[in-house]
Formats: sequence, C-alpha cells, structure tokens
Amino acid sequence: MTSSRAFDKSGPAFQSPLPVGQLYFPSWDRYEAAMRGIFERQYYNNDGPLLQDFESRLRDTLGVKHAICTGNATFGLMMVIEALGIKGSVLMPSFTFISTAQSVIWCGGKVIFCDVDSRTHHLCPSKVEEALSEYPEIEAIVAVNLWGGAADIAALKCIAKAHGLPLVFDSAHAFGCMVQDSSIGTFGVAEVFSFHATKVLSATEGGCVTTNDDALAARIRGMRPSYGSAPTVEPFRVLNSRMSEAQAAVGLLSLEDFSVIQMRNKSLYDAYGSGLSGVQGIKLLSPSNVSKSNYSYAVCELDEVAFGMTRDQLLQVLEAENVIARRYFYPGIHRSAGFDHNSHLDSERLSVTEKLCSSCLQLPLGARLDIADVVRITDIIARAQSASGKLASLIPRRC
Ligand code: T4K
Repeated sequence: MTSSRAFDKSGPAFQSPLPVGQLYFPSWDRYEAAMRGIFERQYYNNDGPLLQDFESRLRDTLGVKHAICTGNATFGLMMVIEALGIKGSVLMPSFTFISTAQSVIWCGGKVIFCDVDSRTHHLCPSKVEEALSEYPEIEAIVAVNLWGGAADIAALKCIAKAHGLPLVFDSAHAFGCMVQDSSIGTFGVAEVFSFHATKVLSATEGGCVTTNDDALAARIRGMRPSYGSAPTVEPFRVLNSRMSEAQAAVGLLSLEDFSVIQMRNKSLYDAYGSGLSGVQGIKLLSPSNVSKSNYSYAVCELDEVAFGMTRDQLLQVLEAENVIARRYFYPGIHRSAGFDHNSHLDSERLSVTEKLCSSCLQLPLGARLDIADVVRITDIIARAQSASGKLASLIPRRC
C-alpha cells in the first residue's frame, strides 16, 4: 500500500523509515575520546578497565552485589540457567521474545508456558499457582519484566519461596525501572538486562546478569569466560560471552546520559498518551507495578471492532508512512517453530497471550524522533481510524 492510496497525498509522512527502539548514539567527540583510550591502552577485550568501570557503576546504580556484563542478554539468560543447574522444566510466559525460551532449550531444559495478566501483560500469579500444581516437575520460574514495567514481583517471590523454586527475571526491557525504592535487577535470584542498540541502556550489543548470590556470580564469571581473571570454579560449561572494551565504552556513555534519555522518553511517551487519548479503539499501555519507569516503550493494544481495522492493517498504514511499528510479540513462542508441538493445547491455556499477540503493536520511541514526530504519528493513527471504513476494505487483514 502506498501512502497516496492511504491518505490521498503525494509522499510518506517521514522521508526515511522510523524504527522502534532507542538507538542511542553518543556525540562523536565523546565516542572518539573513548575509542582513543582503547587504542592507547592497546587493550580490546577480556575484563578490561572500561568493562570493570562499567560493571562497578552498574552495581552502584542498581544497588546490587554483582553485575556481570555479557555479549547479550540471551547469553546472560543461558548462563544463569546453566549456573543454577536447571535441566528440567521451567515455567515462563509465552508473551516474550523468543530468547527467553531459547536460553532454557540451550541448557537442555524444557519450557512450560503460563498465561499473562490481560491488564499488565506480565505473568499472572494465580495462573502460575495453577501451573505449579498441574506440572510438579517445574524446577524454576523465569518471569519477564516487560515494557518498562514489572511483573507482580512480591506475589511471584512469595509463590517461588513457598514452592522452593528459583525465581529469575528476564529484565531485558527494564533497566532504570524501580519498584518502590529498589531497582529492577535486585529482586530475583538473578536478573538479566539487555544492552542491545534498541534498548534504553545501550552498549551497541550486550547484556548484564545481576545477582546478590556470591556463589552464583562466581560460577557465571567462570563461565563467561574471562580467562585468567576468574578464580577456578567448578568445571561448568564455558561460553565466550565477553563484553568488549568498545561495547563497555558505549555502555558507560549511555549510563552517563541515562537520566536525560529517561526524561526524554517520558516526554515522548506522554505525547503518545495525549495524541492517542481521543482515538477510539486504541489504548497506550501504562508501565505496570513500577514507581519509576524507563518509558522506553510505546506499546498499544488495538480493539479491531472499535478501531475499524485490524492491528495488521494499521501496521501497513503506518509502514506506508515510513513508521515501522512492530507487532511484538508475534506469534507467541508457543506458536513458533520448535515450541509449537503443543500449540493446540497451549492456545486454550494461553487465551490472554493469544489475544495480545493479535492486538499489540509497538510504536517508535527513541533518539530518532521528537515530540513533533510523535504528534505526526498519532495524527496518522487518528486519521486511519476516522477513515477506517474506507481503508479497511483496501488493505489485507493480515501482514
Ligand atoms: N528478553 C526479552 C524480553 C527481549 O525483548 C530480548 C530482546 C531478549 C530477552 C534478548 O536480548 P538480546 O539477546 O538481544 O540482548 C530486537 C532486538 O534484537 C532484541 O534485543 C529485542 N529483545 C527484540 C524484541 O527486538 P529485532 O530483530 O526486532 O531488532 P532489530 O535489531 O532488527 O532492530 C529494530 C530496527 O531498528 C531495525 O529494523 C533497524 C533499526 N536499527 C537497529 C539497529 C540495531 C537501526 O536503525 N540501527 C541499529 O543499529 O530484535
């Protein structure tokens, strides 16, 4: 579909594609200075000074005993599962990025999916209870803190404790979020952040495991590996998941700029809130269960009857205008290759997940856009809704 067919005008609203994600780039001067230091020290990798500085600042910022940076969050999750010695079944949501489940499979484990709360999109504690009695073989719970919000951490901790299970948080989306006075990163037996370029704290690519457990931290450090710098620990399986000095340099700059990024995100998020408030059939999700959010996600739920077109039809209208919104998470891990052997049964158990997978979309929010851009995007959505009767018949219902 071309934009001229959508809105009867000559070109797309944005000249180049606007992707979702933060896409932080420090000023060239600061980046160059950081890289010059690496050249002067002639040290690219392996527990270097920038990495040690980054880890120490992460520990201080989060108020956690150990922060172990990794090649990305997927490796971080894999190392946590391996270091905890989990080889059996792990309970987790299906409404998450596929890495959450892949990490368990890599370690030889099995995944059991649990439905999420329709209001918050996070694991539903009562459904977790049900799953634990239905599947007594479950060895651990991996909860996901999504969209700059958090799961019901207190309830999940209580359930995990009562069942004697480790509770791990995939906090890939949640750097900088707080629950009361504590930072996300301090609640699980271990938590994992992503520092991918699209995340609120960027190391271009990267991740971090946080934990207050000394023995677990030692095992993960031994596994990362950091040859020669970690004391010898049990012969766990080793993985090359080091974070380079260049990644740590960008991570440090991003951390220095973090409060500015967070404030900017909030103003963009608020602009989405005002722009969409009068539009029928689309709702911007509020970050759940947090006293402070990183506001790095503009996630909406679309009611196709009230809006007049499907989520996928709206995505096509936006794409024609060069707004590259994404349908995170689609199609739900339980329907993805390798995890779909039980999809018929799972689709009945995971009714909220099924609905969210067909109704959620993530709009661009990050360094590439300003408030005027958000106003233009919400205007496109409002006009699409007003013209939905005409547009819906021209656009395929599914992408
Ligand atoms: N748990 C959860 C809940 C997660 O959401 C994720 C990852 C993980 C665990 C695992 O974290 P990592 O192992 O990745 O650290 C993205 C990201 O790769 C991934 O980090 C993220 N979540 C997932 C939800 O989305 P893609 O393939 O959709 O994004 P990507 O790299 O295509 O970037 C989006 C768009 O941004 C591109 O189409 C173009 C643009 N872009 C991207 C980069 C990297 C740029 O313009 N410049 C850039 O430098 O997976």
